[in-house]
Amino acid sequence: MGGANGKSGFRLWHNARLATMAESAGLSIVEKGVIAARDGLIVYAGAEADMPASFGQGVESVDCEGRWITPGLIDCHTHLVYAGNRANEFEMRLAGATYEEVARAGGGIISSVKSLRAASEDQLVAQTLPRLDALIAEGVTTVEVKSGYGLDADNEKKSLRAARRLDGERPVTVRTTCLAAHALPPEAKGDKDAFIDLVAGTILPAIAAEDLADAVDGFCEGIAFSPEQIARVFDKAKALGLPVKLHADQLSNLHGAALAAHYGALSADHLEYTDEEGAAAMAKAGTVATILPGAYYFIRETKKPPVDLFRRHGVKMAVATDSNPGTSPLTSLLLTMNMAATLFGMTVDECLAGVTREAARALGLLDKTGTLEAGKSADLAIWDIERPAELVYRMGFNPLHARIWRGQ
Ligand code: DI6
Ligand code: FE
Repeated sequence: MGGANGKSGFRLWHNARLATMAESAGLSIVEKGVIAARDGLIVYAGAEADMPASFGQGVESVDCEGRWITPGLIDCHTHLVYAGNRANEFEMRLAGATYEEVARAGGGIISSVKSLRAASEDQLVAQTLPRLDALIAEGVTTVEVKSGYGLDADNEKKSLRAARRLDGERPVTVRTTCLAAHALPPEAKGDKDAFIDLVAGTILPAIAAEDLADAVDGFCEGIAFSPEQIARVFDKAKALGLPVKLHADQLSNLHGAALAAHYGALSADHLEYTDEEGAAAMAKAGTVATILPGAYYFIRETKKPPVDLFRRHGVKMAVATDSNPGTSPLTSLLLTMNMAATLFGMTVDECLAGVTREAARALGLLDKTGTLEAGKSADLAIWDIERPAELVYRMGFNPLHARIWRGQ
């Protein structure tokens, strides 16, 4: 960071239009705005005219020439660490097979498990970086990364270690989530309960002992684990002091949203089949609904998540890529916003909040990032646009001018 001026670590971005995302409705727009940061933290974000004079003196100042500044984008649900890809299954599905048929035929998640187990930690990092770079190129400053293709203690640890290494390789904040209860590995020989014993009794404690995960996730679905099995995983996570989140109601309604809410989950994700009871429970618990249009689009789901129910009940909505090799090989958060708007009728304001403020909330990071407010990390995306709607409207076009992570 530039310490050439009198005040070390002090930087200013002026002549900007801000979408601070600070309030719970709208974009909190400031015309003629300025952001001041010191040592990586925002000390002022607001109107140029109102800035305390002391912030502006002798400081390295960037003229934004009227460009828009939003909070750095946050992808709060990814399975970014994996090996190989599943283009072959994509071709099978194009020929008529469904995602569930591919999974039951031994493809699906299990084929990624085989590839990940065969890869070294270094290979995982190397294969993940291009995907991370694609996100970063569009202004992402925080990304969540799940395990779930290891499915035994050593391989879950390997993939979480690879995830933990990403923020040493790139200027980005990484939050890791242990998704050991993702699928049944071949060696479990069909015994889901015994595998859940392994997850709760061995895998989670091993991961907690090395502080490899910031949260615990599960896949509650007919092709994965039952609500009772997920509850055992969540009980262990709670005992270990780890927050939980859940892949819920993606392909059927097993009342995963309500289960997640019951455990005070940070978020419940997917939610295509969630009912009103689930939405009400989430509202009451403050569990964020993470909307994942990439998977909906890619597996040609037809049931849409009940966005209107979430609005009516006041459930906060995040939007994320779900980047993974099977159901959402998507590494564009901008395109994801376009899908959330076009496919689910989310508004521009909801989409932008979904990849900033609400995504931060879904990661338990709202006190640190996700809005442009004093005290938060100076994570900024500076855009060559005339109005914020352009970020949602375009498809396959990247108007990012500059990205600032922790003031740099
Ligand atoms: N739901 C999904 O969409 C991904 N995981 C999950 O629980 C799919 C992951 C994969 O197919 O590899
Ligand atoms: Fe997912």
